Amino acid sequence: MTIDKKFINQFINITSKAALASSYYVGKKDKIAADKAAVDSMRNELNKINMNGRIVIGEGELDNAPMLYIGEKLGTGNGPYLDIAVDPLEGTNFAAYNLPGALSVIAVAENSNLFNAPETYMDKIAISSAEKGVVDLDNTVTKNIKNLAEYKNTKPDNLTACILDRPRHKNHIDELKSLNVKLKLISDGDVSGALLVTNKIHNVDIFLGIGGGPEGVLAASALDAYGCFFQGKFLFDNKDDKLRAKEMGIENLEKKYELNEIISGDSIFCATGITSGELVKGIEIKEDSYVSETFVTHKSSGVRTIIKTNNKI
Ligand code: VTB
Repeated sequence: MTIDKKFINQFINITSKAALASSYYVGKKDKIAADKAAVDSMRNELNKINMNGRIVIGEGELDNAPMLYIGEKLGTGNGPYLDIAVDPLEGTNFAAYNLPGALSVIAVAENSNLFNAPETYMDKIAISSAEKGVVDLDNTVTKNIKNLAEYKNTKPDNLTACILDRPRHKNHIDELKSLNVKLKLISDGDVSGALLVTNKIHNVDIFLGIGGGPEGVLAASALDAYGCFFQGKFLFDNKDDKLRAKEMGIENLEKKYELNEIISGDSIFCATGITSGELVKGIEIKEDSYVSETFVTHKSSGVRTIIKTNNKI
């Protein structure tokens, strides 16, 4: 089974409208308002699509998130059963402080093909080639870099590693520095950080480190369409997280997930720019229309591109 191509434009429309809604709050130093605008728009528009949609990654549980909560059913109820992961505003700081890289993101897979990810951290690793055994979460950073350099027939000095700039990454960063690897330290937005490995123009050879679990699943769906390598391991730090994981049916809390255990089958991924970043440009408002740029993948049809749209406001 595949997801019909006709849905591509419909989901581009979803993230474009959410990005537009959020763009009015760019630079207003109000993360919550910027997020809420994207969430409201996304929910409204998703309900117009002819599908039996179900949120598997959203804004949290029903108790704390009245909208786009995990398990929420969306769509007209007339159409295919789809699993939906959303991050209506990825990079809330970017939007609030008018910094590059805020995105509105959605990933859609066929029923039960998208991992129901808990809201914990995830240790992640991604490279552009799907070849197994080049890098692995179980290896040290040094081994991964040496293997990758050998695989790419180059030296570690010529490699660039993208990683969230966080104190928890001190050891990784020190190790990368000692290998003379070029660092690309990002302050937020590790969905787009991971996606930088998809295209040589971004000059990122490896993405690694600990970020959000839901963001990991979202990135995995686009990386899958690009034929990239990705592994993720959820990190359950406290009792509550562990309990929640068990409730979600995760038996082995130490498990390292391969890409196709996170997402399988067909998928559509859309990420529209709110503020301009490396991946896509942000929303540009004209007189009575707006221009948006969306990073799009559709696995079965091989669509892997950036779509620019100009729609009436
Ligand atoms: C990342 C990043 C997000 O959170 O997942 C990060 O993609 C991880 O959490 O944009 P910490 O900030 O706690 O390190 C964000 O930066 C914000 O949701």
